[in-house]
Amino acid sequence: MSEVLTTEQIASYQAQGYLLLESHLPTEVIEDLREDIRRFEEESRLMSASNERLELEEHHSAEQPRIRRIRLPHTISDCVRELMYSDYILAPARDLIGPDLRLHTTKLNMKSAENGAVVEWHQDYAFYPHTNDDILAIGVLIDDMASENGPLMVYPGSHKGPVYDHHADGVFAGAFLPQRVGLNPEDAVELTGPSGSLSIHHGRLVHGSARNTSARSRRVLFYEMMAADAFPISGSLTRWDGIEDYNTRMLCGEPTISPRLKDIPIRIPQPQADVPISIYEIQKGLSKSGFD
Ligand SMILES: O=C(O)CCC(=O)C(=O)O
Repeated sequence: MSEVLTTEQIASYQAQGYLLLESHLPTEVIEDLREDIRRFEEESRLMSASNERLELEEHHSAEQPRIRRIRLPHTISDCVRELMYSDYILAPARDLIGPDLRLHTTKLNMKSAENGAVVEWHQDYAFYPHTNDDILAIGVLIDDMASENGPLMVYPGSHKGPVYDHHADGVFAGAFLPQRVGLNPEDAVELTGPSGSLSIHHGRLVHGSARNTSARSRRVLFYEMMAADAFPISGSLTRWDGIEDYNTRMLCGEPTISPRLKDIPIRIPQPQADVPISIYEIQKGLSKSGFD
């Protein structure tokens, strides 16, 4: 029995690799998130370089703060943390990948108006291969997401295809050009919707997003999680500080020390470029943008 998703939604996720749950969250939750973001923007006015909490855009200034990403927001924002453990987030995830869930990471990607950075095409699984692919990312749309402000874009069904080569010049670049691997740009779909909606995408789904050229921001809070029996393959970019620490990342259900194996064409994201661990920096290794 599912908790919140219909049989059709579950079948659609399995076939296409993504779902959009329109207006899933109450307005108060979104308002609390926006309030916390304002707090981080104030904090960033005193910063001239990124730190472990806030990653800055190139044109950031004290007068016009521009944050590219809030890192691990569940560790520094009560409302992000409370939402993470709520059924708003966990019930749809349980319907898709089972009752025992472990957090991989959280991030709040902020595409500021007329500036917000591209996220090149990639598969999350290329960054963090695991023993099975019951892995997904839930995106909380904090602003209305429309064509003009850099929505998340996906290639439907691509989670059933290969794990593509995300290397450039022998170094992991965390991205690839869809045209080079035979994906037709016309097949890409924009996940647009009003604030308070959730996007859900499978860990192997090819996705990315264009620059925000509009006059308004596009902020999405991502919760990335996996079935508790998906264990990172050595060389994965998953943080691993031992089993005790790993078990602190349980979101619900029971942990296990018995990984479930699935026959997936795994590639290891190594060697890594000598850049800070940030998707934006890693993807600079790609010689051409997939969004030009
Ligand atoms: O913010 C986006 O549009 C995409 C985010 C993403 O895919 C990532 O950060 O891995």
